Parts: sequence; C-alpha cells; structure tokens
Amino acid sequence: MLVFHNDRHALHHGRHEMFRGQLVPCFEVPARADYVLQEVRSRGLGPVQGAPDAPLEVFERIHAPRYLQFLSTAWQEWVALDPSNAERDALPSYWPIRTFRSDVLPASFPARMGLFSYDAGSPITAGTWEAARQGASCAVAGARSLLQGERCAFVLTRPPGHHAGHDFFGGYCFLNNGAIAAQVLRDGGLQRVAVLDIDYHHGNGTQAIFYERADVFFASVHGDPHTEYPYYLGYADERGAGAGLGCNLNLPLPRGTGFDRWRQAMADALQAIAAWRAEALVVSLGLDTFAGDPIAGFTLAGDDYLRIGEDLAAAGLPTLFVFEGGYAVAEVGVNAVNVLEGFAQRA
Ligand code: OKP
Ligand code: ZN
Repeated sequence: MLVFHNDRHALHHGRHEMFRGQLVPCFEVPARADYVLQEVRSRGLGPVQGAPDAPLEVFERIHAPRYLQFLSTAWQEWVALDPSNAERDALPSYWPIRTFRSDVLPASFPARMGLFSYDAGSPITAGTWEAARQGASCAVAGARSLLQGERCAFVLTRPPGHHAGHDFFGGYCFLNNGAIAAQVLRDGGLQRVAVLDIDYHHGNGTQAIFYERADVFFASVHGDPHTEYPYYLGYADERGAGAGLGCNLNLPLPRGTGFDRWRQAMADALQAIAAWRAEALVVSLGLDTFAGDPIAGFTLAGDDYLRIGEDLAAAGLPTLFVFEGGYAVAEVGVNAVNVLEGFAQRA
C-alpha cells in the first residue's frame, strides 16, 4: 500500500487546549504520527513518500478563500498583537453564535479567531499552517494515486481534518484532508464518491461540506452526540438536504459500545454505500474507538482493527485511508497498521 507521509507534521505542536476551565496538555501530539510511521516501516506496509505542495486553488474547492487567507497568516497576526504571544499558542475567546453577524470580517484578530472556529481546544502554533497545508497536499497526492489505478493508499498526516468545515477549524482540525481528497476524486472524473468516517467523534466538518450534494455520500459511525463531542451534529435524523437528501448517514452508538455492535454499524454503512453505487471510498481512519483511548468511550481491542480492514477490503472499492484521531499514543501505530494490513491482505 502506498503511504503519503506528511514530513512537516511536527511543525504543528499545540501545547495547551482549554478543557473544563483549565489549559491542559494537548492530546493531539506529534508522537502520534511518529508511532504510526514506525509501525508502517517495521511491518513493511509499503513505500513511504511525501507529496508536492498542492496549489491553494485545490483547497479552495473545499475551503473559503478568506478562511485560507486567515489560517496562512494567523500565527504572524497573533504574535503581532504582543511579541510575548510567541511563547503561547493562539486560542479563541469569542464566538459569533446565532443572531451575530458572520458576513463582516472584523479587523480584530481575536474576533476573526472566533469567526473561523468553534472550540477552544484547537490551538494554532507557529507551524500549524505549514503542517496542515502539507498534510492536505498528501491527501491530494493520495487521491491522485487512486485516479491512476491504485487499489488503496494511506495518507499519514496530522493535524487531523474531519472536524474542519468550509470556513472553520475545531476539534484539532484545520484543513479537511478527507473532504479535499474526495473532491480531487470527483474532479478527476469519478461521479460518485463515498466518505466513511470511523473516528470515535462525528465528522461534523465533512458532513457539513457535503450535506447538500448528491455526488458525495457521507456515512459515519460515532459516539452519540447527546453525550459525546462534537455535541451539536451527528444525530441519526441528519440525512442530507436539497439535492443531497439521502446522501448522509449517521450511526451514533452509546458510550461503552463494543466491537460486535460497532462492526454491525460499519456493515450497515458499507451496505448503504454499496447500494448508492459509490465508485471510490475515502475512509476517515480514527483509532480513538480503542478501549484505551483517553478521550473516547468505545471498547475496541487491537485485533479488532484487523477485522475492520478485512471488512473494508470486502467492499471492493478503490480506497484512500486518511489518518484522523487516536490518542492512546503508544498503541495508535499498531492499531492503524492493523486496519491497513487487514485490508491489504484481503484486497
Ligand atoms: C478530534 B478527533 C478532551 C475533550 C475533547 C475535542 C475532541 C476532538 C477529537 N479534552 N475535545 O475526532 O479525534
Ligand atoms: Zn476522534
């Protein structure tokens, strides 16, 4: 399996996120991707390569130009507020919810931080833009490899992407790697592309991006948003809108769910994707469904990830895996490569 590795991922290294009124150490750390790369290499999954910088126009197929412009200069603006800010991550403090205006682009940097985000858990650091941009470039390269006939590929990047929307960051995500990849597949000539999100957390960004579109099917198996992040999206009654009605499938499961029930939910999602006649599959591969994950609530075990890979291979579609969450750092590499190896052995 081809592996597209973001060799600039460590330029994004948040120190603190806001959690219950305190700044706590970030869960989304560079070591996560390093463990996955180490496991990819030691098990000989396949050749590891980087990717050329994709032009911004490719990202603009998914993200708003003014959002990309904001992200690309956010760190410089943060430090310009006060030189001592260079020692602290940038986090938002204000948000324009309901009844506020979102058409006005305030001159104030803190005001724009809130306009373009939805939580205080996703710090911007000196290298966030560089890291996110290179990761999205890997997603572009991975999608192009499928267009050239590869059966499967793996985009090994962080920060993750599935919570990032058309013009907002949040949930540790800045550029939506999976959505960008799906769009590259569409623009490369495929008519019907499915995104299957198996991260513990609902992929609210990806859902919102494709919600009114009939050409990209979004399916997600995740912790019930009544109790789990991101709380405000991911319910079963969200089925798409307008031309996209029927092209969105949410399968929320209660905290504590184990592999048997989870596996059946993924089978239901794959069945819907097959019935919809998808031509290619993008898998938002979160490993935070693992029993040992510090911020999630399912109870999957290491070997279960081999079965997941096998089930995905049986769907028979060209498949691009995109790394998302998974915060049991020492185990995330083995669990990720279990999925990929299970897939490769059945593909
Ligand atoms: C990103 B991805 C922990 C609270 C949870 C946000 C979780 C983002 C998950 N302090 N904060 O989907 O794995
Ligand atoms: Zn997650």
